Amino acid sequence: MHKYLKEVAKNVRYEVLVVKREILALLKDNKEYLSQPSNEFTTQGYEIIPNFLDKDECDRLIDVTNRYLRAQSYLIGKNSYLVCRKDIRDVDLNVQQIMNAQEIDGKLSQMYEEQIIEKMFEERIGEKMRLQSITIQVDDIDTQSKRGFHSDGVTPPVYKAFIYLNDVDDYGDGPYTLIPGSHRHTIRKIINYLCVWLVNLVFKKKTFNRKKDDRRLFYHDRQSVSIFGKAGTLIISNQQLAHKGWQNHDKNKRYALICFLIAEKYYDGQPFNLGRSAI
Ligand SMILES: O=C(O)CCC(=O)C(=O)O
Ligand SMILES: [Fe+2]
Repeated sequence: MHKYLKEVAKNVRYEVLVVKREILALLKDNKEYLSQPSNEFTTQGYEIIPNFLDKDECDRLIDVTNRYLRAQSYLIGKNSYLVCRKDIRDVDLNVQQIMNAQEIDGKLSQMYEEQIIEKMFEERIGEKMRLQSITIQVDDIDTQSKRGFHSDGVTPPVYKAFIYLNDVDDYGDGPYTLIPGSHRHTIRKIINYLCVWLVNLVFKKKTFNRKKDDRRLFYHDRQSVSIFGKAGTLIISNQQLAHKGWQNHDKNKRYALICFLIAEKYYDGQPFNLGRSAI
């Protein structure tokens, strides 16, 4: 019994440390958001820019993508690889993503070099940004395993540019969905983290996945905005927004370029390797 209590105390100490670190990181990020210039992007956390790519280019990229899709994750080139989400996670099981897609296609490589995406963010955030990777995500129809409202981790703050490659006209096309302004909801984020921590502790992490939907409290579909747009629509987004892909994705496969960005001051020069453990 004594040994058991000691073990429990050790676990609690560890968890408290983790949560403390997370809360400090949240506060740090929040301070950064509040010091940004005030505009639509920094207050709402997202902005929509139609017609960023033309339809022919979108169709071409879908063709390129289809050539690389397989049933399992695999290495494509030196830094490019396909991640089938089912190989690493228990959510979004029908999602596949080509990472570092700028290495498999000349036009994407040009987009990577041109710094147009970086500039879009820089104009709004007011600091130098770094495009880490261009990825191509394919969301097949899924009404069972979609991840709920979450944010994409804390410190350094992550930004993404989503470019729809096919028309997303309907909920059944799986629109990117978000709660406007929620990147600045510090107290709500902290309460959500504490809730995740408590449930983890009580259920010994067996029944609750920390990474699954860490913004479940306070947010409801009623408050959310689902972003519809024709092929070529660009959405720039702060990934500390509570966000998700729509859960009743039952009509068409969705193809999207997803670009990952961080502030230049946080860039460590390491190759982008998210999900590489799947290989
Ligand atoms: O696929 C989507 O619409 C959202 C996916 C997501 O959560 C992300 O890219 O961070
Ligand atoms: Fe996300």
